[in-house]
This record gives sequence, C-alpha cells and structure tokens, in this order.
Amino acid sequence: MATITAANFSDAAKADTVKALDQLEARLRWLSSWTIHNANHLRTKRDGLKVGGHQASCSSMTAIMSALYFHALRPQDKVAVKPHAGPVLHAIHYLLGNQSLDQLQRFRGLGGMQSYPSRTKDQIPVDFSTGSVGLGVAITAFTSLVQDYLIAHGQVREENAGRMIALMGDAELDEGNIYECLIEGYKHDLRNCWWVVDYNRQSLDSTTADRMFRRFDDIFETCGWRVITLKHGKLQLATFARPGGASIEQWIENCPNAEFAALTYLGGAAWRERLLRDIGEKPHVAALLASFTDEDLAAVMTNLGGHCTETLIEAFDAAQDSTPTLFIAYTVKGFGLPLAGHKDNHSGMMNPGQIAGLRDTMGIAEGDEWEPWAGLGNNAAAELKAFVERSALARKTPESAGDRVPVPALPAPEGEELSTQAAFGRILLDLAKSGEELADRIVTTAPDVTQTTNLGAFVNQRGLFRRQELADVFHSAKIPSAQKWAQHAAGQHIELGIAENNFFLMLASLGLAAPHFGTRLFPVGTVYDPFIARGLDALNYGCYQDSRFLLVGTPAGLTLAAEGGAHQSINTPLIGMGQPNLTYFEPAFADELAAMMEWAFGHMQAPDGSSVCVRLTTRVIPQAVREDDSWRADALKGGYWLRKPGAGAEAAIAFTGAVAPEAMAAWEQLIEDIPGLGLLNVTSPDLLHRGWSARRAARWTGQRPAASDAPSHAETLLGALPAGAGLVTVLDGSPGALSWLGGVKGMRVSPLGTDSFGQTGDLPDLYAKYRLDADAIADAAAELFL
Ligand SMILES: Cc1ncc(C[n+]2csc(CCOP(=O)(O)OP(=O)(O)O)c2C)c(N)n1
Ligand SMILES: [Mg+2]
Repeated sequence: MATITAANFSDAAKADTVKALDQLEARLRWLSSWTIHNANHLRTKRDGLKVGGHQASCSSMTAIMSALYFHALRPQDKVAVKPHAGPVLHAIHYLLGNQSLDQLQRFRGLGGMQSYPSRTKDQIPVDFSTGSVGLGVAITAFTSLVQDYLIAHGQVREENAGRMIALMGDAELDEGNIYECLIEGYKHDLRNCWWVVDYNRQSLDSTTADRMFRRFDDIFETCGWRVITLKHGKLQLATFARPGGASIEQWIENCPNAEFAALTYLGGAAWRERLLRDIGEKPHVAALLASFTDEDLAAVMTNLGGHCTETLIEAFDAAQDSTPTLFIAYTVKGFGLPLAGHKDNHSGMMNPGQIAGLRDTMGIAEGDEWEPWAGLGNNAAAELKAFVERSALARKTPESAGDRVPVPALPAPEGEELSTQAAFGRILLDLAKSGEELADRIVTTAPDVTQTTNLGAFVNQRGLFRRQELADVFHSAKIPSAQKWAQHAAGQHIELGIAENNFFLMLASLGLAAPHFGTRLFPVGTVYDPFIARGLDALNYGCYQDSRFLLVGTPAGLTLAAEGGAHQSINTPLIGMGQPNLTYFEPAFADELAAMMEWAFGHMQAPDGSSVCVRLTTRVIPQAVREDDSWRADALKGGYWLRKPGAGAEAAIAFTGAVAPEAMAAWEQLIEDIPGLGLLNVTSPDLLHRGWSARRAARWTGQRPAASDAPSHAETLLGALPAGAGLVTVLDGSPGALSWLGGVKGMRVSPLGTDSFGQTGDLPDLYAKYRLDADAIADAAAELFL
C-alpha cells in the first residue's frame, strides 16, 4: 500500500478547501436525492410504473466526486462515472450552471436527463456513457492508450496528456472484462489512468463477499498498478490514536461486511451495544465509548476514507505521476441518508417523511429544494459559488466535432477470382502504400487474428504501434517470415490479445478520438465473425456512444467449411441488422467491397453517420463481369439486380454474399422454365430493411422530408416484379435476414439459409446438407409454384 504524503498546499488553504468540498458534498447529496425523489414522488405519474433512481449509490460517492471534480480534476482529464451515480454528475453541472432545472426535474422522463450518463442524449458534457457495468471502467484504460497513440503520432502534446478516470462501484470488480483489460493494459504499458472504487461492499442484491478483502490489491499490483487503500477517515484515525482506540481499529478490521452494514443502518446505540459486548472489557474501550454521544459514535464508526474529504484530496494530490492507480475508497452505501447500510438499499428510496427530515438537517427551507446554494447563507453561498467557478471543470474545453478527412476513390482489386477477405487486405494495402491522409489516420486492430483476417499486408506496410520500440526478433535473426513484426511509435496497428471485449472497447475508444482529442481516427478492426458474439455488449456499448469504426467480421458462415461448427457464424446478419448505429453490409464481389469501404470512410465521419460492419469470407469466387458502374449506387443502398426481372416475371432469387455462385447457377438452371426470372444481389439486408421500415414509420411520425416521397429502396427493387411473383431468398446465415423481403410487396417466399449449427465438411457436402446449393435454390423456386 502506498503512503500518502502531505498535500502540497498550506494548512490554512487546505482547511478552506476541505470546508468548501464538504459543503459541496452536502449539496451533491441533497440535489441527487431530491432529483430522484422528485421523479418518483412529486412528478405526475401516468403509467403506474416505478421511475427509479439510486439515492444510496449516489450518496456513497458524493464525497469522492466532490473531491475529484472540484479539486483533483484538470481540464484535460476525462471521467467515466458509475452509471447509478449519474444524478451526482448532473448535480455537479447544475452547480456549475451547465445544467438546467428543467432537465433535473425531467430526470428519467422523455427528453430529460438520462438515468445513466449518456454522451449522446444528456445535455451536460459526458466523457463516457455508462450503464453496462464494467465496460465504462475499462474504456478509460483503452482511451488512455488512444491518447498515447495520438501523442506518439504528434496529434496530442505530451504536456497536455489527460488522466482517464473511472469512478466505479465495487461490484463492477466482478465483471470479467475488468481483468481482460488489466492484462491488455499491462502489455501496452498503460499510464495516466485512475480507477476509484466506491468500496461500499454492497452490490444490487446484498453485501459482498468478505473473502475478497485484499485480493484486489494483489491482482492490480501484479498488473503494474499502484493501489492506494483509503480505509479510514481522519476522525476514525484520531479515535484509533486515543486510549482504547487500537481495540476499536482491530474490531473494525475483523468485522464482516454484512455486520458492519447492519450496524451502520441501526445507528449509534447499536454500535455502542455491540462494541461493549465484543470489546468492552479491553483496556480503555468503555471510557472511550462513553466519551461519544450515540450520534458521534455513529459518525466515528462510519468515517471511512471515501467519505473523508481530507483523506481523498491527500490521496489524489499524492498520485500525480502517470502510474496507473487504483484507489480503493471505503464507503457506506447510502451514507448520510436514513438508508445507510441497509442491504436492500440499492433501489431503496427515502419516503417523503425521510426526505423532509434530510432537508431539515441540511437547513434547507421548504420550497428552496432546487436552490443550488440553499441553506448556506449569503456569504457562504457566494464563496462556494466562486470556489466552484475556479474549478478546472469550469475551464474544460468543449468537445470538437473532429476534422474532416478526404476520402479518395478506392479502386477494386483486380483478379477474375477473389474472396472478399483477400480483397479487403488488398484494398487496405493499396491505401497503405498511397500518400493519402486517410491512410495515415487509419488504425487497425485485431484480437490475435491479424494474419488470418488479411490485415497482415497493411501491418507490413505501416508497422505495429508501441510506445517503446521492440525489434522483430525473427527478422533480426534473418528467419524468413512473410510478416514483419517490429513495433514502434509510428506504427498504425494495435495488436491485442485474444479477448474480444478488449477489441471492441479499443474500437470504441479509437472511434471517439475526434470528440475526445480533436483528431479523427479511422479504426478498422477485424475479428472472426462468430466471435463478434463474444464481445457483443462491448460492441453495443461503442455504438451506444456513437463511436465510429469499421468492423470486419471475417471469415463468416458455413462457408468456412472445414473449420467446423464452432467457427461457422449463423446469426451475425441479424446482429448487423439489429444493432443501432452500425450499418451492416455483406458483399459478394470485390468491387462491391471497395465501394462499401469508400462509403464507410465517409459515413464514419458524417454528423449523422454511424459505424459500419462488413461480413466477409475466404471463399474465392469468380468476379462479376460489369458492363458499367450502374450497379454501384444501388449496391450502396442495400441491393441491385444482377439480372433484371423480365416483364411479367413470376419469381426472383434474392441472395447475399458468399453464395453468389450458387444463386447464379440456379438462375441459369431456372431461366428457361421461369422466363424473366430476376436475380437480386442484396448487399445490405440492414439498409434495405431500415429504409423500408423508416418509410413506413414516416407516415405516422410526420418526419418524412419532402424528397423522400420516393419509395424505399426495397420497394423500388421489388417493384420491378409483378404483383403475385414469388421470391427465393438465400444467404449463408440466418434466413430471417432476407425472408422479410416477402412482406415488402406481399410476395410468397421460400427462404433458405442456416438455422442450425454447422459441422466440418467440404463446401459441396455442406451446401447440399444445409440447402444452400443451386439444387436447393431450384427446389425452393419450384415450391413457390406448388
Ligand atoms: C452488465 C450489467 N449487469 C447488471 C446490471 C444491473 N446492476 C446495476 S447496478 C448493479 C450493482 C452495482 O453494485 P456496485 O457496482 O457495487 O455499485 P453501488 O451501487 O454499490 O455503488 C447491478 C447488478 C448492470 N447495470 N450492468
Ligand atoms: Mg457497491
């Protein structure tokens, strides 16, 4: 455990600071409680549903947040706030004048402040959205790595480096992604990162396991972190120094979490009775206890480090180097509220009588509840306001929209036969060799699948990123290898270990470089398509914050053949379609992919853009022969006719991706029997579906802009078929990704695709067994006419 040195400012100044921060702590505790109370007890309710909010989780952190935001934080620092302490963050900005009363009063209502801090929806500056516990913690580490990347690439000055800080609940330490992140952080020599644990030893359900005591210290220290434990406040330490105090200290040391929490809830008389029973016979203990009123005794026993402003600012002031630091701040959940310590207080709420009692003890007059400085008196209020205005937070620079980087035309790789995965590697290589600025802004990353996803050529060209240079041992020893693996500060590939949560958090962090650091990066991440599911919540988390990246799921589907069922992705098309802020494409041909990537680099920087995902394959197929570029615009809208339906055509085949040869072969087989048969290449089931449902929704939301009076692209495409025509849909993935197309014009559908686990085999066997081959498509077409 690190020792805490004295703060580097004078005792008098320090005393003033502590006093102001204590007053602010009380303001935050009150305002967060009242905001939640208002939403639950005062605002008109129309649905009988609980509104919710977490008064106990907030008050557990108010001292930590007061000390951090109004003392330790610098303008360049960024913070992820424990989701259920969101109201405290809003209260901080309310005191700063950045948040309106209207927003506080509409907490958890439509258009009001969000339940959990949100970058995209809240009106205050939020550095990181939080909500899914654990992810908001780990993203701070990855954002620190992004900052190091930008420093190394001359985009951020070393002296402006900020600290990336997570304010976390102790139960977040149960999330596995925390430990995956610790390991990756150690490998990349993480710095400028603080995690402050609100160690109240309570989660949602109850109190937490005693056995974890001191385990966290070991784990973090092993991973290169400094651990600073703030167990006792100054009042407690002073008491321990008095005669009999050592026995109380020892007693606290041995007290199980649940018992400590229960006594906290019961209060002073219960503490006294219990301490007398357990250690009353020890020298001086009875006299020491007798020197306290019940109220004072309760205050001493709950004066833990995380509630002691002086302890907190000393600790923060002493950790000014760049070593990653874990502060374990002992706290009481519900501190300073009648809910304190109760094991059920996570969703517990003060009743009207209790909140009135709290208001009275804080000296706030009835009717003054929303007054930012209520209960302070004029002079004190003015002083505190001035103190707040001097804080670094008031000087925080607003986020930038990010610069715009020109996107050059990306030519399609040449070759009569190609796989989309190989084409991806070639397109990136060509870019890497170009002098385009876009190429300099691309950062690639992969969870230990760089080579097998065809990122290797780009990496050979642009190098691996590492703050400290690391030679390629194999290269130095002249051992032949296709892959250069030298690591240096100018490199543009961030190699990650095989942990998909880390991969998605890295992408999310890189994709926020524009708003966070003012420099746009174009993250390109590759992962085996089936293992997207492994990091799905982190992917969703990145999209929720509107981070911008290009995700490449490859190889995909049953088409992986010999790799077998554990590697053959099935439902990723549905993930691509269902994930907000992510546009999913699945190309069949290399030129489509080039067009999609070019579009993606534009879309990733458009104000109303999104992240983009492409699902690729290693299957080498003959490339489409083009007469012109007319396919291109439609392909970027979600689909185009590879063979236009003839007049009066009674059916069409709609396919996506790797099964293009089967769809084309089936078309050849059937064209004589079904004159005018169409062949539709669906390049993005996502865009087609989204456009179709948005157009329908526009009829009742009234948001349809005049120009969009045109039908959706799906309607336009299928409008080429006469009413009553049938549709065979086929893709290497969940059939539901395409079968909905039948609903657009009310057509009969024969859907093909995979909806059971695959297995090993060669492609002819597997396509036959899972009904993806030309015969299956022909059979499905015949079914339409039964
Ligand atoms: C991934 C995820 N699982 C479950 C939840 C539901 N949940 C919200 S808070 C919480 C417990 C939080 O305990 P802790 O982190 O100790 O915070 P405290 O309220 O005690 O400060 C849980 C399980 C969630 N938000 N995210
Ligand atoms: Mg907790």
